[in-house]
Order: sequence, then structure tokens, then C-alpha cells
Amino acid sequence: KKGYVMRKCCYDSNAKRTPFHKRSWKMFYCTVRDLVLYLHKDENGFRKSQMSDNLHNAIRIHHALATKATDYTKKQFVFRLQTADQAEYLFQTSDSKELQSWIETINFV
Ligand code: I3P
Repeated sequence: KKGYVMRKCCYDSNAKRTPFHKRSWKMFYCTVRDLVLYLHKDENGFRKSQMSDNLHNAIRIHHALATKATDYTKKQFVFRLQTADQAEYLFQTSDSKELQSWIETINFV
């Protein structure tokens, strides 16, 4: 699965609260491949970037959990992603169908 989404970091690995200046919403072109969610600036990011860039902009989704963020009321169509290493992110999608599709993709890979 691929597409543009907005991302907000809440907790870095080991449940460490993300620093204030890194908690803003930012748009990414996301690609799920081989149990990893890659985040790039646009569609060309994957092709153009070095493998090291890909690793840097990646969230491992093996043993991760995506759930509707019903408690986050500032935006619509948002899901929470909790990773195995205890990082936590919010992702805003475009509509309820996309929301469901991202959640299923992440949970069922
Ligand atoms: C953040 C930005 C985010 C906000 C976050 C701020 O500031 O305003 O939109 O999250 O709040 O820290 P900055 O742009 O200076 O990085 P919300 O949209 O969820 O309010 P937070 O500190 O409560 O995470």
C-alpha cells in the first residue's frame, strides 16, 4: 500500500516522549513493503534515495499495532501506530475508507 498521509510523532522508541519541536504534523508519501513503513517526501523518494535514507525514514511494523485514534479529536480519520520498540505515531488519512485500509494493511502484514 502507498499514499500520502500526515504524520505526527508522539513517542520515540522506548516510550520516550517526542521533543516538543518534533511533534508537529508533516506530510509524507508512505509505502508499506516487507514489514516496514517507509516515509518519503513524495512518490520519487524511494527511487531517488539511498538505502541509508530508506532505513532512516522507516518504521518497522512487525509486531506493531494500528488502531483508530478515537481519543484524538483535533483531526478526522486518524489512526495511532504503536511499534514493537514502544514508539507511537498518529497518522491522518483522507477518508474513512483510507483509514480502514491503512489499519488493515499495517495489522495484517
Ligand atoms: C506542535 C504543533 C502540533 C501540535 C503539537 C505542537 O508545535 O502545533 O500541531 O499537535 O502539540 O507541539 P510545533 O509546530 O511548534 O512543532 P496537535 O496538532 O496534536 O495539537 P503537542 O505538543 O500537544 O503534541
